[in-house]
Amino acid sequence: MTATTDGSTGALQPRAASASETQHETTPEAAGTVETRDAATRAMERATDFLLARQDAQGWWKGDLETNVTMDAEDLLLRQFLGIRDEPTTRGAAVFIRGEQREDGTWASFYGGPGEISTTIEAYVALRLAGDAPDEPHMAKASAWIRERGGMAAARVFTRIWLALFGWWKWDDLPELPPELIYFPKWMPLNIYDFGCWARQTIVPLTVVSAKRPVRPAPFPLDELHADARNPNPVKPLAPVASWDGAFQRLDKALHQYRKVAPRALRRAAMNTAARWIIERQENDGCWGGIQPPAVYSVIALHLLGYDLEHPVMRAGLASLDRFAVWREDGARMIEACQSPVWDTCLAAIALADAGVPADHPQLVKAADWMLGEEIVRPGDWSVKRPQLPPGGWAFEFHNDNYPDIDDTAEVVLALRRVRHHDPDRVENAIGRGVRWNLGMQSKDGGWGAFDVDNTSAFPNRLPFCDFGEVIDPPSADVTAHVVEMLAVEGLAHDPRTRRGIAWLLANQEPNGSWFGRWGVNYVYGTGSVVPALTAAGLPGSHPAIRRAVAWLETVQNEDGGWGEDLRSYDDAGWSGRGASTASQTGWALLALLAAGERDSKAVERGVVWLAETQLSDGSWDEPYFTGTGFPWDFSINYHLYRQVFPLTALGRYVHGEPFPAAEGG
Ligand code: R19
Repeated sequence: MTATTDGSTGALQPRAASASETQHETTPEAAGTVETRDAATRAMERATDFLLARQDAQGWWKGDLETNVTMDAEDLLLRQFLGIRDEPTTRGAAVFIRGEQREDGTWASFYGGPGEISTTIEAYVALRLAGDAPDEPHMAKASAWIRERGGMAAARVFTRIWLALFGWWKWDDLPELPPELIYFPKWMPLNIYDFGCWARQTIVPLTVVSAKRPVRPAPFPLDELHADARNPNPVKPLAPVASWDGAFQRLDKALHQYRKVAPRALRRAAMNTAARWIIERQENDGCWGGIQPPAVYSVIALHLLGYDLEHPVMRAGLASLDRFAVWREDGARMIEACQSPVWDTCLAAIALADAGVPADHPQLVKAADWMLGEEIVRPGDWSVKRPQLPPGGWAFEFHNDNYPDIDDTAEVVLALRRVRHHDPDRVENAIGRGVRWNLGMQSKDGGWGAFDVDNTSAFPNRLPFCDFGEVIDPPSADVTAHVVEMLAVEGLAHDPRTRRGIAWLLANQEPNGSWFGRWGVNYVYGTGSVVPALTAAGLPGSHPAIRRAVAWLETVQNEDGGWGEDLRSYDDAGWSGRGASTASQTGWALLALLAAGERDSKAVERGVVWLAETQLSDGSWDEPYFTGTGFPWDFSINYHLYRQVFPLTALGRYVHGEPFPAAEGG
């Protein structure tokens, strides 16, 4: 995909230097600099125009949030379960799912990734719902591959739950998730607030589903997905009693026994409490937490508790599910796992401001107005750990008042600070509340997680139920860096809480000089987040930690001048910093190098040239590779605006020499 220049971009056509360019100081070593700055300036201007043209009339930006076909398959299975699956929806989903199948018959969880068994099973079942026959070549290829890998028995728990809903898998062969969990007090291990908020919102409705064990008539048999149809669930040996895994496997066996004797009244009361918990958390638009999976399971759970489809909660919930669908021109219907307007808008505003769009430009003011209106002014689940902390954060999505996150809040503050607004007091007050909220959400080790304080319990990950993705939300380098950068820009570089954040970052540098990327792929994202934060907070570019980061970035720069990092880096350290060059990852590497004072280096020049040469004629970049992370390795995201905002921010800082506004570190 690394689209090399065709004549059409014209980005690097040599031309005579203009008078203004000759004013740049150039040293003999940096001989290419004038031409490079010229190319960078033109690329920056075109990228600016592209982004400005894509703002919504209400002031926000939102790129598609592309993930994988389990979203689409589960959406169809939900509709089948509720008896509301219709022809146009099914057809659109099937067009999308068929288009994502690869040569070997499999589906992956990210572009270019290996075939993934749970994804392939769910996609296959969805296509069967859409009417594709098991003996059609594309289907036969998929089912043969699934059987070779162990069949449905080898799928994750979520996939087997979907199969159990139609009797294709036995409920008894799934881990127990008792609804009585909702009664665990806050001090008890495995209480729902020990789980990351996304897992909590999913697990509460699933306790109801798991207690009810519903089975709808299967529309067709699915024996072709068993490795051995006579023995669908081959016995696996238990781990040793004295190991954590062994202990939790035996706990699960005990829970299967408990299910048979659980007091009926207690179960019923627990399920009603769960229903209340769910309904209290439904957002104004009918969704839950702005993300698709909790909405799907909440609708099923409430339905099982007797809410019919006409109940206002259910109508709103079902209507919200439709809003996760993106219809494409080819008739394909793609489901977004969630939507990213706040995140995209603050990143776009930062990019535009750093590229030199004036602080009082009407489009920046409009973006600020929209962000100001998105501030969350009421308590949420985060208040359980911080009951005294006043609200004041931002969430990632359009509708998610219960789960503002620390990452969005930091970036929104950084964006608002760049805008000259006609009501400066309003902006100042909103920034003040955001800063105070983020400071109040610092974890006790000095770092910041994404949604909660001290969400670090080791127990949730041990549950046999939790075999997919992250289920806790501990501090990460990328989020901590964004907060530190924001605090530094707000003049708090010397505040003891900022200093503890800096100490956390320095203590969590990898031996090779990089930082781990929790919410972006991967070490290039972590490093691209941390270095600008450390220098904003006053660390000199000569600091040994920063020198080691620069050295690492230089060693992983690609031959073509760009940077890229394959998702396999989450699975195999050998892939750290390695992969085909992409626009967003090149942007991140450049942000780190520029912050470290490397503007005149060969590495920066080659990176900038790569961006200029691969820019398309409309000012955008192509980026099939997934550079966003939902859960390391298990769930990856292609944020369609990442390819635009990060290169633009990097080009702007390269051309203008400084992030705006300059942080008062030191
Ligand atoms: C930085 C800003 N971030 C801090 C916010 C990023 C939001 C990412 C999108 C989240 O979308 C989700 C969330 C959860 C799931 C799940 C899921 C997996 C395991 C369990 Br248990 C429960 C749910 C599946 O898909 C998801 C998508 C960028």
